[in-house]
Amino acid sequence: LGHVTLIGEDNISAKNPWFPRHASELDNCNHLMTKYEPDLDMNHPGFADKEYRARRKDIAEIAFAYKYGDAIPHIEYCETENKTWGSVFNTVLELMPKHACSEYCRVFKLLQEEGIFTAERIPQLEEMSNFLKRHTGFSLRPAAGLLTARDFLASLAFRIFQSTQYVRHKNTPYHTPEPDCIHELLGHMPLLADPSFAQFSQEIGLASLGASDAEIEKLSTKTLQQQMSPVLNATSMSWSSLDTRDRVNISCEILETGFTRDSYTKRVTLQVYWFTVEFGLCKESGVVKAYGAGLLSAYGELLHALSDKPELRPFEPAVTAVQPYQDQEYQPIYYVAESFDDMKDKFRRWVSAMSRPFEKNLNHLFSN
Ligand code: NLE
Ligand code: FE2
Repeated sequence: LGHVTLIGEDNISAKNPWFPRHASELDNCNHLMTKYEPDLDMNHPGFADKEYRARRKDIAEIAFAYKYGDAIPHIEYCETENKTWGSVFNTVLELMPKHACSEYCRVFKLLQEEGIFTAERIPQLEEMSNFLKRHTGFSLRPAAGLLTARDFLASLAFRIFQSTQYVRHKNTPYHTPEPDCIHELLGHMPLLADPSFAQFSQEIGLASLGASDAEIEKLSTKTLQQQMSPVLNATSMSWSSLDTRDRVNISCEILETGFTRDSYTKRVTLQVYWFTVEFGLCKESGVVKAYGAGLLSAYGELLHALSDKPELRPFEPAVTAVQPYQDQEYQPIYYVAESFDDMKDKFRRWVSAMSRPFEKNLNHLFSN
């Protein structure tokens, strides 16, 4: 309860927003975007499946009870769940050599050699967390569902990845709108064990620290709409075409640029995150390969991304950061990096050109 007061209204001020300053404070960073859950989203494949929803809920409870420093509880996955994993695993295995970036393939092999990645069973988050710790110092903590971007990104600043632990519905093995452990494990884990990519992920997290969700909720839609018009005009979007999540995202942008923060923003971090960590493509000897987790865990979208259907644009943070994204269907646009290093350089240059009033504090965050 002591922690709860930290994010209470009284402590939120435009000048001094709360953000975690130690990994233990991530115990407060578990706010969910519930509208994508099977209970609320009619399009969710588990919407009509009571048993599925109950199972998902049981596993989610574990995440709510989790505290920093705990071992991640073991989940006894049932046969159906392991089978769903197996079919996704086997398609990844098949497509990987041709379509996944070399860093991904390298770690994937290691995970196979250590017996963590096999078609037979879903890896436990605890064993995966230990694997990551050895390679890049990243570790996992269980998450109950799709977190707010703010909470999720904040954890990356501490080299902690918040991972769901429940499994997608058996009817839709090859694409799910909300993250599940198959997406986390097959999509995210290999690259989080890559030093260069781990560094990049942490930097996105660091760039996200400092703005507050509560501030956004406090503003009325009308106010937001007024605040938003210059931004909307600049990007030729209209308020009514945006869903709630985009509104919230853009509202953060306005809060941060318009009257509380300078222009390093939610957008910087969320949209750049989205088009890199989740749906990024990169070149390898002239061939376009996938490194984004949302592609590597969803073979339908992987093939779509590498077909001639979507538009591919060169990764350019300033452009990517104002690109609205699609979170229900396949992306119509992807951004292609020349290489990981090129992506990191561009991102760094861009972030460093922004003024971040609390940046000086960040050096003390990781003293432990
Ligand atoms: N569409 C992805 C998958 O099916 O694995 C999950 C995306 C989560 C952002
Ligand atoms: Fe993800």
